[in-house]
Amino acid sequence: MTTFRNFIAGEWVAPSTGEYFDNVNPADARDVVGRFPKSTRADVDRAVESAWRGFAVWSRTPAPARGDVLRRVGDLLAARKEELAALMTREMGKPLQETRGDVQEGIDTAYYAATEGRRLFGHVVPSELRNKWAMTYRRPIGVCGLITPFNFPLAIPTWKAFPALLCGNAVILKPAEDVPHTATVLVEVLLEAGLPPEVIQLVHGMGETVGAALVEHPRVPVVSFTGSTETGSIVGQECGRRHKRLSLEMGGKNAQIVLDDADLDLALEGVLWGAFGTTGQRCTATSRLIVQAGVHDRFVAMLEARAKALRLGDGRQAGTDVGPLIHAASREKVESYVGVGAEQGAELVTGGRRAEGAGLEHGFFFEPTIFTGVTGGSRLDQEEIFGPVLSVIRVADADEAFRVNNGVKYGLSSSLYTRDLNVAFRAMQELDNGITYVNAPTIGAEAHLPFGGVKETGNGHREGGWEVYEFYSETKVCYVDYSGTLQRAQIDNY
Ligand code: UN1
Repeated sequence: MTTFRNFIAGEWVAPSTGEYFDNVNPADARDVVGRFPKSTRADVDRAVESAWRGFAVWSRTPAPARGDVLRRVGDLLAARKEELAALMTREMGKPLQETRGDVQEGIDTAYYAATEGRRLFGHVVPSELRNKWAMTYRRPIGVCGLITPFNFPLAIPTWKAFPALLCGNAVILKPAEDVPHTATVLVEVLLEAGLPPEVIQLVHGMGETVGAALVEHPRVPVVSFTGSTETGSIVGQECGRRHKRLSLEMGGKNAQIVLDDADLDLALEGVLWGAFGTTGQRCTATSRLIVQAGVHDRFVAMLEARAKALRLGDGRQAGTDVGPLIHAASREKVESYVGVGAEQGAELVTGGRRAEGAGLEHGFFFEPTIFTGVTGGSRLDQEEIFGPVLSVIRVADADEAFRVNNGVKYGLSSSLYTRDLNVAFRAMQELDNGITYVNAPTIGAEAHLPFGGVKETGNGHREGGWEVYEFYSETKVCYVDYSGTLQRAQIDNY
């Protein structure tokens, strides 16, 4: 079995404890991907020291040159796409077509970052005084601690790391303990592309130790976290106490709304992909289906037939539609919601059980599950499950659909299927989400647009697109007075 290492201070090194954890394939827990470091605070301390040395070099490298490194990163990821997709599927389970998409999102993010190296615009603004210039530019901040989840093992680390690097920061990556292999290859690629070694540090281990050490470290001024709303609130409290810059990307309870006039075949493809893609383990997953009364029964019947036909299996096998859940505890959590649904009077239409057919015995499989008769305000309507469980809610009209959509504490994505342009525009305006899709599912955000949610999904920042570059840099304002006299702003001109 392969033993993997941290990347700290420009070297692949063992953890200070000498302890390791096993990373297993969730489709077959007998298959151990490798042993990975169980790091501690001491490893994080070394990484922080080294990252500041990396920062000293990298922050002085011109932004277009930093962009050139990221362009090579994109080229290398593209060349290794198949290999990466296969190892990602092995360590986290989603089918190959999805891990290929995950790698592509990393490639797109790299090329976007590369071009941003020749933009990273500031402003030149007219001064209120004569012979004086006023301008802004974007300045790197320092060392960024990035804590990333398992569900997009490549894309999410790249969303955070590439803009952080392009802006001139050094990065310490703490990947989810379920997907350390993907993060290891990402670091290899960054180094091969020519990133100065101390600019990137990889510290494997658990959130409670390594994640907490990064969040609490006085010399890590920027933290970006994607994960649960519960953990995010702890991260938020710690960062708040220390005045850190923090980006939080957390839970969702995303709904697809289907109105009476919708193209039902199209809406059906959308909900199957949105609810059961990545086994429902996306923060953008469709976990609620809000259907208008006129098409409710017909649409549920269509959906039931197709959901039952989805093929579960090892994501590396051709024909697999849905992979396993990430680990045993997550399957137990999903399973517990079957009881919750029953208690609250919802009707189980399909699924609700562990899937244990041939070839599935050693994985964490769970059948695609649909509940109907779910009511607004019930636990199935409110709580993020992070699994293949879809709650169907019947509504009378678009107004009620919008109210149900908005009646949760989360606000990541929403989707509306209709042919009515007026209702579609109302939805774009009235749905309380960071992203609204019209005639498309709740998943499928593109790398060059801002990504994030409102309410308890986030804390106001966005990943992706142009906005994330603001998060990873400070605005510096410079005034140059070439009048040769003391000119007093707000006083001498008025
Ligand atoms: C996530 O849901 O965890 O929008 C991230 C999508 C992907 C990213 C999702 N591009 O489906």
